[in-house]
Amino acid sequence: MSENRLAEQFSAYSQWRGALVATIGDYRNWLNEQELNDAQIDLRIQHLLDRLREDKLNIAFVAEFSRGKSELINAIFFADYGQRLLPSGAGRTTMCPTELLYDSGKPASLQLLPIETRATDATTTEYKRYPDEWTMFEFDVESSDGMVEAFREVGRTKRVTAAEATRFGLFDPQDPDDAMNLNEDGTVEVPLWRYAVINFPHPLLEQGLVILDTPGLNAIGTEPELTLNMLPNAHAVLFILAADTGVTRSEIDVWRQYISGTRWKQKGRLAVLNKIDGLWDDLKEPHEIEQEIAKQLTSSAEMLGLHADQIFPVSAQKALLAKVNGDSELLARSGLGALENALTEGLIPSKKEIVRDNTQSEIEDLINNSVLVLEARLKGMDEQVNELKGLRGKNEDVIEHMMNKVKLDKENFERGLQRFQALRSVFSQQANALFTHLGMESLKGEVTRTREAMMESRFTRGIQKAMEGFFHDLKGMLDKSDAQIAEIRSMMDAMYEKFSQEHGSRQISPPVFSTLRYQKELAKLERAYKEQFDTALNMLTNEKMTLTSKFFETLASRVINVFEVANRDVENWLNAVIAPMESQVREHQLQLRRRLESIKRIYKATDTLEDRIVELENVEQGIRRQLADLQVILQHIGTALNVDDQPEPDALAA
Ligand SMILES: Nc1nc2c(ncn2[C@@H]2O[C@H](COP(=O)(O)OP(=O)(O)OP(=O)(O)O)[C@@H](O)[C@H]2O)c(=O)[nH]1
Ligand SMILES: [Mg+2]
Repeated sequence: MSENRLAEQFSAYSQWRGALVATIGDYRNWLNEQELNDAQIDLRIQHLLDRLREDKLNIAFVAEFSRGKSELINAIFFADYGQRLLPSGAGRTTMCPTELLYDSGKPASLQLLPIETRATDATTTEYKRYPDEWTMFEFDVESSDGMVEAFREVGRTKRVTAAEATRFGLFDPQDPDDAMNLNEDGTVEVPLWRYAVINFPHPLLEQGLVILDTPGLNAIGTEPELTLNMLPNAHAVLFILAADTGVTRSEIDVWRQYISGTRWKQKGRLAVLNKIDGLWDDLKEPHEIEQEIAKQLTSSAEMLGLHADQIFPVSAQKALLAKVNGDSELLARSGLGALENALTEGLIPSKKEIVRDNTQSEIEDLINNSVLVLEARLKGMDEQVNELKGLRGKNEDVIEHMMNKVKLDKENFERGLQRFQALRSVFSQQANALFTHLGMESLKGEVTRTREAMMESRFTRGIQKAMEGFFHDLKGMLDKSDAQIAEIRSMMDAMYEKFSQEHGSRQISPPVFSTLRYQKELAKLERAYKEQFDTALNMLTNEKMTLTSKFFETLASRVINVFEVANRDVENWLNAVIAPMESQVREHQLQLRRRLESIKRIYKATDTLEDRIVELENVEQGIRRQLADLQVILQHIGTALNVDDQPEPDALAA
């Protein structure tokens, strides 16, 4: 129905996530009803649900100024407003990186970070933690005109002295290009804002889409946050060229350095040739126009190192116009459909796959643990019933003897508990050691040392050495953590084996964990650093020390982020390792107590033997039902996870 396949697929994806959240919620309710939930399990379920709900999909638009980024965003996402939502015009329009998203905890608003914040080393991500540093304008989402008016703010500039502009890292007196921007009165025009976040409840944004509009290529070089964080982590990056300008030197550089480079193999990196309507010459035959476009595609592709069919020819302007006027012929001619399809294909299936894999392993682990607990309980019940059946027709002495035996078992087990306590304390020590290797303290020390070494040495080589040392040490921290993890795992393995031998319970194998994914994350950062730093050696000769230090701060904050995630994951893993052992011990203790209780009651003749056996058999039935319920829940979750993509829209239309 909708002309926009991306919007359609994205809603299908959101529905899929929603259904998954609902099924996991059912599991949680069931656990509560059956009194099988505990704080640990609930926390893990909560994490899982939070992750699914907060799941974001980031799409970034990058190009030299005036290539039509903002227009393309309007055409793909915001045509429903019946007008140009984001300002788009000749010359430089978008002056600061602009993020469009929806956070329901905030009013529909424009949040703007003043350009003055560039005088500090703090990154925009860090500033996001301090709302009072931002200027906020609320707007009325019912009024498209009001929104258009508010969004103009992202294009505002002001004049500052050359000295100030230098302080912001936006002007270099030695650079002849920059010198041309100097006004007669000695001022320089700079953006009013460093960063903008537009928060409003658009259907796609509500579902977790985050759109990043960037100003011309200049900003890419001056805001390392973009190149080190936002672009590499975006799920899709659209790089836009324009048919009327051809491919320029700086476009080739940016494409190679920041978008393709070693990351080209990444899905969702698309090149677009915009403004093809400029070639729609009424005096030419359609095939001549086709040829003209094909020629442009081939030459642009060559310069970017792509095949011609990897670049999507579009007219953003005509597409927007066509959507606003409901002109399907013009829309088809604009080429937007093919781009939207490619974007959808490169984006949603792979995103879904990742979310599916992560959710699946976590939920299966949780359900397996529930099964294990119930199976152990069932086995205990079974033993108890058999024990009681064995007492049929026996006299009081035998029963007393039996009771003493169970008492002894219980005492033995309680003595065994001391061993468990000892293990628990060794486990805590090992966990502490692990956190020391992976710790934020040692990381912060490492960052400080590197920062000092970099600032001291104002030479490229010295800086490179400091950075190499930095990454080397980080790797060392992760290697040591891996060794510690292996040690914990083998200790727990042995412990689980012993426990299952002694108490006949099913053996659990603690989950595997390694720091590989953080190593990879760091390697990616190191590669990005190398690509960008080594190619931009002129940074230092230009005395752009501010940029170098900004660059480092961004890198450091990314590294800190990787370690924060690692710490959190390790904590979850440690819980997953020890929790089954704790629940087994608890369960075993409970069973011994129940057995003793049963026999005591029969001995004291408060219960008859047969009544008690029936009672226990009922309990057994209940556990079997719970196990059957779990199978059904597992099946539901499996279905929710594997619901295939929506049927092809073509098939629907037919
Ligand atoms: N003919 C034609 N003009 C277009 C097309 N797309 C955009 N434009 C025009 O090109 C100019 C620049 O478009 P913007 O959307 O502002 O470009 P931008 O890349 O966002 O530019 P900055 O914000 O300055 O970085 C505007 O005047 C648009 O109307 C197109 O497909 N065809
Ligand atoms: Mg723009």
